Amino acid sequence: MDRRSLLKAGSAASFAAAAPFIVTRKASAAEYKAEYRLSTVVGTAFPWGKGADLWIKLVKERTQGRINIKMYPGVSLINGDQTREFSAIRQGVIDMAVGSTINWSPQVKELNLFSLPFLSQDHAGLDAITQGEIGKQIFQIVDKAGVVPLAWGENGFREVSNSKREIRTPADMKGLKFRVVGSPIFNDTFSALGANPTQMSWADAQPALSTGAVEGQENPLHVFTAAKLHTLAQKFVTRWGYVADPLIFVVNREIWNSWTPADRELVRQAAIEAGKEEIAIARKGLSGGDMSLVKEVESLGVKVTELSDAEKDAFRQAVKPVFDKWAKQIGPDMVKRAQAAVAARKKA
Ligand code: X2X
Repeated sequence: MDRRSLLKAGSAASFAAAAPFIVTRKASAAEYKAEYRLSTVVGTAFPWGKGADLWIKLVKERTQGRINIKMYPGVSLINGDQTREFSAIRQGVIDMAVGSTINWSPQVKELNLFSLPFLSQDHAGLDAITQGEIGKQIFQIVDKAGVVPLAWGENGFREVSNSKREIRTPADMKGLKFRVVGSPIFNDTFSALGANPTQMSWADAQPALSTGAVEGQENPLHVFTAAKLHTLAQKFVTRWGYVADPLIFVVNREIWNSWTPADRELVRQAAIEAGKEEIAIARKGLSGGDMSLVKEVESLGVKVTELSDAEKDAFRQAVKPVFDKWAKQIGPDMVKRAQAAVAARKKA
């Protein structure tokens, strides 16, 4: 019975009985959108897109279809401009996202923490940051910046590749033209190493590698294989593990507030589960004695170079001024606590 026929019915008793029903409907299903738009940079061929897809499926199943989400890879809701993604979520152009901390750093400067070169070089160190007090603090900062954070995921350790030569020392980087991502810290890092960085989107990176406009890039090995970077002249990879970008599962605040508390909880739990699964996928073949992903990259005809601790240290020293400069902008206290968390984790 709709409101008009209720009023026509004219019976006070039947109206009173039906009124709570009307109120409940208004607070729940009536305000839900037919489809929620979820942004990612890469699709389901990549761990990142797989994680987003899993979140979408879990939410659909557990809300019995009340919350129906569609993925828009390639940051297509904002024409591929990944550094604008955070603002677009805040403004409601994007309803939900699984996004990289790098791409959101221009709006949330503390997220540059993860782009500090050689802050943490292993998964345990990264976990010590995201899964502890600093992770909570970062979520508060993201929340304050206007977007609701729900769970962590992972793009992965970003390894450097190029078409020209093996990279073992900072001197090997000299003059090489690299495509770098989002935040200006990457320009600083690559400049400090004597390379020639150009910032561009992921969409622009692939044609630029293909034509040789740039000679190298940095991305996790899962991105390397899924995007077939060996077909874009990338013949040398160095596993230097200088930076890993975590992903964050988020919802636009108005959308979040439009859902019932019970549905919010379902969406949050689904994000946490999808995030855990996504991290496992992102680390597959790169941990626990299973290095099959490295072998896969080698099987593509790519030379994969491993660095000794001393060799890594030469890179660390070369970029120390960049680390120190950015630590000030991020917040020296947070950076110190992150370093302490990494150190404590290693001793354990
Ligand atoms: O643009 C990239 O390199 C990518 C896909 O890794 C990110 O979005 C950070």
